[in-house]
Amino acid sequence: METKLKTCSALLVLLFCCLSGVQVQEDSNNHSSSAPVAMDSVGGRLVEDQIERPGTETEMGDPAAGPDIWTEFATLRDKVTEMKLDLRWMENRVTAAESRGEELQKQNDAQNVELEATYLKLQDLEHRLIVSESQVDNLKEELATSKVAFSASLLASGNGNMGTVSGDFTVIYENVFTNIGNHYSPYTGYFTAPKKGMYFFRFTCYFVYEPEFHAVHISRLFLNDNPIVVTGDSFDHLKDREDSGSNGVVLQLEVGDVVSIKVNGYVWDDKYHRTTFSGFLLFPM
Ligand SMILES: [Ca+2]
Repeated sequence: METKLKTCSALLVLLFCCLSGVQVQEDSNNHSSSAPVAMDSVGGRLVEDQIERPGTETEMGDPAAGPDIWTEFATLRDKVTEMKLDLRWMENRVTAAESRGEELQKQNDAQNVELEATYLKLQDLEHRLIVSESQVDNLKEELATSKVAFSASLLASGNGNMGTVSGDFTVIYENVFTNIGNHYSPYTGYFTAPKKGMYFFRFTCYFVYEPEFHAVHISRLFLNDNPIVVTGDSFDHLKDREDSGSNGVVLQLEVGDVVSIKVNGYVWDDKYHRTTFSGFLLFPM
């Protein structure tokens, strides 16, 4: 389109030049026609007869006399008309293109607004995703540290009584069945709470009478230094030589609380694992 406009401009310039040329030629002819008058006034008819008048055969297209100015003028006029039509056609196209451009600009603006909104939503989703990933990591860590369970029996091998007659004896359960998290120590007999939460504990003691031992045996579950629940046995006669006692409790523990079993007397164990201590975390708090 820009090329066409340039072409039209060039043609218009050419037309102007041609018209200027025509004007100059007409002025020259007019000057020539006026010359005989002057010459007539000063020089007589001989000069006048040698000058041709406008509208004579020479001006109307005598090939021997030069180009037909009126024919050229008509041709140029037709070209001007044609160029006007082309110009109007181009103007219409430019107007249509401008209208289409405005419409496209509106669509582009609307898409930019939509794109900006989408970008903001994406940023929000990205932020929420980062938060969710952090929460998932925390939950994984929480779940990993929430796996707390242990179970152990008194003797790893052999059989026999363990205890003392001089007071509470902390029972050390040597044979470990399970110890998830390693929060029960088979060297001290203590379970140490790794986190705050609700815990369940159960202990079973097997009592076997022997003449040199006490006739009364008491086992208690301690939370730190405090007895919580108890079980025990006594011997009234020789026919009652063996008994088993157990107890259980749910406790809310803080981090670092210690749970253990203490016996005043003796407890028995053998390959059947009759004396046990177990516990696990119900849920953290
Ligand atoms: Ca008994």
